[in-house]
Amino acid sequence: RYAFWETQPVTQFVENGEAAEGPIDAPKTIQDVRQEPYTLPDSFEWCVCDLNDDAVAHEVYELLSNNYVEDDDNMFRFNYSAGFLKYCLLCPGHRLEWLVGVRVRASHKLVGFISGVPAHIRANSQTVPMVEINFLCVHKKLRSKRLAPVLIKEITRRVNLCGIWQAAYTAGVLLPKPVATCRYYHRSLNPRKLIDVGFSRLAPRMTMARTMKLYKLPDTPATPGLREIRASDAEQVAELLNTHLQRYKVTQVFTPEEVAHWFQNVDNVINAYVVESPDSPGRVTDLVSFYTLPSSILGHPQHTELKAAYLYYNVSTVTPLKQLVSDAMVLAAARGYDVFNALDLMQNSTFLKDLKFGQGDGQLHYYLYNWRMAGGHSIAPQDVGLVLM
Ligand code: MYA
Ligand code: JJ1
Repeated sequence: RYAFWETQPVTQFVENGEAAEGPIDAPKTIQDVRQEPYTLPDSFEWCVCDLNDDAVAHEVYELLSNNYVEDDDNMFRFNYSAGFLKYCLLCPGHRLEWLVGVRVRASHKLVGFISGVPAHIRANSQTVPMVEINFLCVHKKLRSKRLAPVLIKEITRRVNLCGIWQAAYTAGVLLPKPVATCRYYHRSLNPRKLIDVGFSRLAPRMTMARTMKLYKLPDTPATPGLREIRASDAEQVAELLNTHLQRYKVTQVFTPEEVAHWFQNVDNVINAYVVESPDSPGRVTDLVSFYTLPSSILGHPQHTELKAAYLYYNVSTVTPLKQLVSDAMVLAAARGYDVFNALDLMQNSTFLKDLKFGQGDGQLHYYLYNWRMAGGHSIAPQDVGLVLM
């Protein structure tokens, strides 16, 4: 059924329930790794996508904006901005050879892409250097020609050449075998537009006026001491975040340098806020963050883009989590976002209902490459402490 994935070191749907947790493949060394790139069909060639070059960043942007992930009914398509792609893929420890492109030999047109960035991922008691794989994309006109397995094998080879043997990735499609399956939830900020474009519907016995009132938010956040994160918070926030993340079974472990990158304020890319204790100035007690991922609205006469915020990592030690997330929604609404999205992972299920999120029709499966959880078993969404952008 999975001609490619059955050949790969991933947990299969049928597993020996006694298997120990750890690598699936026999250990290898860099000397064992194939030196030559995998062979593409003759009319294509490999390229490195150096996103420092704005022209290249724009080519990747164009490929994804026309060919990346859509919802089940093909009404919306993720529209990551070029700035977002640069922020995500030029992160601490990035390697340009892990930003793999496929071009048409004759025209140089970019028609395929896959990316990897390094991350320390902890699964239960073991912390492993991995890559996070994202933005796998093949141009619509070249689908079902088995190009995706070649892209996956090639990035695996390039990552293995650096002595990394494991990866984490997410996908909307079911593959062998999810380590967890999460649901998307959505909180309307601009219900009129969401209904206009078919993202949501007027609930039975509700008018537009009542719906707008239901979702109306205050103009300003409720939490005293809430402020934008600063680079100088990185050490404290790394400690706060890593300590919090200890409660999950699969999570990322952040260095202060990584915190300074993944938690900052860049308009229309990433927003992160901390609560600085009003009692002891300088002491950070809480964190809330979200990233910006608009979707193109396909074939609508008036609206072309849905502006969505996606909840990223939060830590609550003093301010209640519900209040932190509510404040993030207030800030997003004030900045003109149409919808605030979250997954049901970490502690998110504790506030989704109260904050008027509704379940979406999309799922997000989490996967590990060359890493088996004990017995090949999956974990519950609330045990997932990992968010990929
Ligand atoms: S998830 C986002 C993926 N992108 C999209 O959904 C964008 C729109 N779709 C496309 O661009 C294409 O449909 C793609 C497939 C490129 C997805 N992950 O070439 P094919 C398997 C993994 O004929 P196409 C993200 O970015 C499929 O089951 N495998 O198909 C994370 C079949 O295998 P099998 C997938 O439709 C990516 C084979 O590909 C996915 O033309 C993580 C068919 O190939 C998918 N999302 O192209 C990648 N979709 O025969 C794995 C289909 O077995 C990383 N397939 O059923 C693994 C770790 C690597 C690094 C390891 C380092 C140590
Ligand atoms: O956005 C998604 N669904 C929306 C739109 C559905 C349009 C018809 N298919 C949705 N809307 C309902 C919201 C409503 C608001 C008021 C309260 C009740 C609910 O459900 C879905 C997620 O739900 N998104 C997708 O399907 C996009 C793909 C998701 C897989 C992502 C793969 C990640 C790629 C690798 O990193």
